[in-house]
Amino acid sequence: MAMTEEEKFRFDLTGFLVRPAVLTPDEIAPIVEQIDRIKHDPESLPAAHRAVPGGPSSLLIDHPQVTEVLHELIGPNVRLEGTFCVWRSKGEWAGELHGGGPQQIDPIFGYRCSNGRIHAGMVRVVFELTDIAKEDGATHFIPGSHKANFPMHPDHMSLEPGRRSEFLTSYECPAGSAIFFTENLCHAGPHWQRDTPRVAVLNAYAHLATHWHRPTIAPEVMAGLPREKQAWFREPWIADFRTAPATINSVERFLDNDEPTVRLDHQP
Ligand SMILES: O=C(O)CCC(=O)C(=O)O
Ligand SMILES: [Fe+2]
Repeated sequence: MAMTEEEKFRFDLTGFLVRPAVLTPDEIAPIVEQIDRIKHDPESLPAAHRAVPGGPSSLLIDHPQVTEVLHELIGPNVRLEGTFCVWRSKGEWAGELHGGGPQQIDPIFGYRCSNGRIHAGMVRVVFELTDIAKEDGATHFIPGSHKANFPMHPDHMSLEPGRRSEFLTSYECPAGSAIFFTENLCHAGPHWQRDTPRVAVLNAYAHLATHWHRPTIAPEVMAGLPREKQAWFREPWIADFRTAPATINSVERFLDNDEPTVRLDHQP
């Protein structure tokens, strides 16, 4: 079940897409429990589970209903290059509106569509692990701003009630939904409004050839992942021309040898 024509139309038009309830309650509960402990009692977890994407949250690395969308938005060769989780209490926030307009984060990570195919450089997937109502304060977007021809206008950049752009919007969805957006869409994580926390995992996916975020996953977390999931963190290259034909950095090749993932031993 790849992206429908309606989903493609919607993502291209607005820059984001909600796939409701891709996770079952049985899948959600252990991840919420893990994030609760990561944030409040990390010592109670084995070292390999003390951060995403380890432990129960590893389910989110390669969820089929997410992977199939990424293959249509980015291409067949995709890496997971950054991930974090939130346990956001009332009043906490991620920050102001950012992104949008012709100045994409960098052209190689930009948003484009040609010959009926989307080529998005970097796509964020938010896994909402609680039910979300529109007024809760989940991720907000200025639809269409990922392909705006003029810089974001200051009149449309406020999150303050009463001063918000008429275009600023968010979503409502059941727990376990996946929200996809191109990083070039103007977006923000505004002040959380609900008494109960927002629990979410935010993954950034990009083309196999590129790398935006410096890898920060702890080696013991990576070591705890099965090889098929480690493949999402393989080194960012396409072809090795020392062989004829060239060696391709495919998942199959990664699984067939014991090559490490991206370097994780560097200092900040
Ligand atoms: O916390 C949020 O809702 C948005 C975070 C954000 O800006 C991002 O993931 O790029
Ligand atoms: Fe952001």
